[in-house]
Amino acid sequence: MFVMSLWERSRIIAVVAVSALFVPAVPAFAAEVEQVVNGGFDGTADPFWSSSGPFTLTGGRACVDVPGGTVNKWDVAVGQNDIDLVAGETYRFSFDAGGDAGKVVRAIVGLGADPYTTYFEQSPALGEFQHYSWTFTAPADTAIGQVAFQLGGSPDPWNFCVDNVSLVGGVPPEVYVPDTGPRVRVNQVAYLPDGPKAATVVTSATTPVPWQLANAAGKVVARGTTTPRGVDVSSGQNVQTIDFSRYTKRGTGYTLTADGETSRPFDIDAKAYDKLRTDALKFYYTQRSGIEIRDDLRPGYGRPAGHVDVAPNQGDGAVPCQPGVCDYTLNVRGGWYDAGDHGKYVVNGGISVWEVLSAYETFSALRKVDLNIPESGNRTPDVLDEARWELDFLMSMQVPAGKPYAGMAHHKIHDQAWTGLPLLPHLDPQRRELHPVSTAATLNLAASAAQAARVYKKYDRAFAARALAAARTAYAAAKANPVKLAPESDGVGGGAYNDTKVTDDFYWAAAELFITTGEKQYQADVLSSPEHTADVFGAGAFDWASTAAAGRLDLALVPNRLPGLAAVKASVVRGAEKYLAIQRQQPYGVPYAPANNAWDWGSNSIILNNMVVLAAGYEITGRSVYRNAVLTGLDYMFGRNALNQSYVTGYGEVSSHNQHSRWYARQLDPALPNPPVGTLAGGPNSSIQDPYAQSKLTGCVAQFCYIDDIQSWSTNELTINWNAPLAWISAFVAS
Ligand code: 9MR
Repeated sequence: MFVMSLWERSRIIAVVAVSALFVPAVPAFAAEVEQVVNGGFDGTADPFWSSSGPFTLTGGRACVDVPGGTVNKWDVAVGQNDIDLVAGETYRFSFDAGGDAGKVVRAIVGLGADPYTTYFEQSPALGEFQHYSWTFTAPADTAIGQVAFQLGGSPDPWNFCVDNVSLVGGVPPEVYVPDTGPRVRVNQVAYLPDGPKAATVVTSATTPVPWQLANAAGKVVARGTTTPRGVDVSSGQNVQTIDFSRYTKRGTGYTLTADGETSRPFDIDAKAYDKLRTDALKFYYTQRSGIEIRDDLRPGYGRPAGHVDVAPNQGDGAVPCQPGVCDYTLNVRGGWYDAGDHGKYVVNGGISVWEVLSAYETFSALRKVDLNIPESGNRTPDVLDEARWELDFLMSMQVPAGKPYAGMAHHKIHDQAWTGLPLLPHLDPQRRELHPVSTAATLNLAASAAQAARVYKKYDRAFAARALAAARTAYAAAKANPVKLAPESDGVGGGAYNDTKVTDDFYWAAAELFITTGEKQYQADVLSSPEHTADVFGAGAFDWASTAAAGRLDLALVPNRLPGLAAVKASVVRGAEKYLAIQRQQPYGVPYAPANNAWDWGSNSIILNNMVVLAAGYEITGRSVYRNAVLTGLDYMFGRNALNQSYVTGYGEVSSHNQHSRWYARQLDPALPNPPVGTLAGGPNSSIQDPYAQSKLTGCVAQFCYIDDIQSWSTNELTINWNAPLAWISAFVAS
């Protein structure tokens, strides 16, 4: 796998010539000012503190004996407090350090008091004494900042030495220029032999240039000329496209050359996406809460069960509500962790389960896919066993009979405050809380449980019946409480997943209940919903907040007897036409062009969901133009893009591998793994809400608003609802 530290990357970036992408304004800088007192440990260690016993000053260095047997990095630390930081100012943080080979120091600059927010951190593996230096921009003002070296988490004792600790303010910010490699951009995984084959060349040329396709032996096997496309809005680059669709011979190690640049290598292979279909779904097992992840099933990913009432976890076995919200506790163990955090959210769980099960309902080949999970080998398809892990959790979030809002679903359950990184689930010490019920969560539960009732019937009648009962109860409770809206303000310790529009959720739930039961009451609600005749295929077709298209797609794809089905199918085909037209406008072949070029959070999943609509167009009409559009969309995901990288871990020469996660946190702790192969990164997000992305990407143009760094939670997280369309689309392509 492609793994490179930030340190290595910044060195490479320095020597690679790349076209200018965005030009930051150059502010005037204050004089450089040292913030650390006595960083050279001259005769004394004061005012540094140590929770690791006294400092020994030897050879001008300060050393401590670090005890073994601690769990968290912060269990043992040395540092200095009362450091001034100014928001927006750039600092150079440097020191010399060494220690027992392979031991990791977590060097941080952050708040020296509760809530101990970390503003900057690096975790180099130590050895020989050497110099370390980075710059970062402070996101906040404080007079109680801290520079610290966290040393805990080692089973055995070791020795740490440090010298020349320095934090200099007023330094110029480093201009970040991504390493985008060769200017010829291809799908770094594979093109299908009988599929479209297009690439994009970033160039200053405005007239056609020749291109050549070479095989692995370097022999030119096809040639042609490019098509100028002008300046691409989504990247700000002048580009031309290459179409080599006519070449259909299977093989590995092909390259394309144009304008003096040679692309990264790629394959032409009919079976290239079979493994992705499996990997995209295997992602869910390692996201499971409430169960040990077995290392024999996922080598390198084994970990104890998270949130099962074993200290330091407070556990999900009897979770109370937030104060004043309810007077009971619920056993909400299990489910999937939402993303890189430890929260579990019903709206997002619902859409994720639905999309996984939708893939299962659409592609019969998924029945046989082996996910290598504890349940593998039982009589139920693995995909259903995996989705059931989440469904059981979703149903457990329903308010019990006899309590206020009985039948509604609690919106979410998570920690009282955000946990830090890295933190394995079983080590989370915080109090867990149920948040108020919401109409949206209740309807997402109704929809996914109604769908489950028909899908699981063949394998487990009792479970199917229980799911249907839960769905009916939820739907009725939502109708009785149609405006219990999850507020944007409820975002402390977990995501808000706020949603003020629920007509779409009502429509989707009614559609699923109707498809499963055929009952008139649900049919009437589908037909009278304003969503039924609306154009539901906007810039993004559907996501956790906009679910009308999920209902529309199932009405079009899953057999049912709704009056006017022809019009429903025609509306989906019109949606496919819309995304096809958008894609044709895009020199990178992306079926996504949001208003004002403002790419949304999780854009990769939005693009993949638009591709689901294109694929549905193919399922309905059999027209290859829609199938080809899906394949062209895949090219974007796997490297035919402005950053020249694949967004799926382990797929393509250069792929995202530092996604924001508390347990796949290898970038912060070399003892932890990167995300599993087949994990989708959120992708470019024009709003770059996190400070790390802001420090590197301010002023970015759409496709450039992404950075493969664990700190960038707004561009580079992984989630259960983003891997679901990846699974859906790879199942489509594989079949
Ligand atoms: O995916 C969500 C995105 O659509 C929202 O804009 C964003 C802000 O509310 O939240 C995203 O969801 C995050 C959730 O709140 C917490 N877990 C991680 C999710 C992905 O970043």
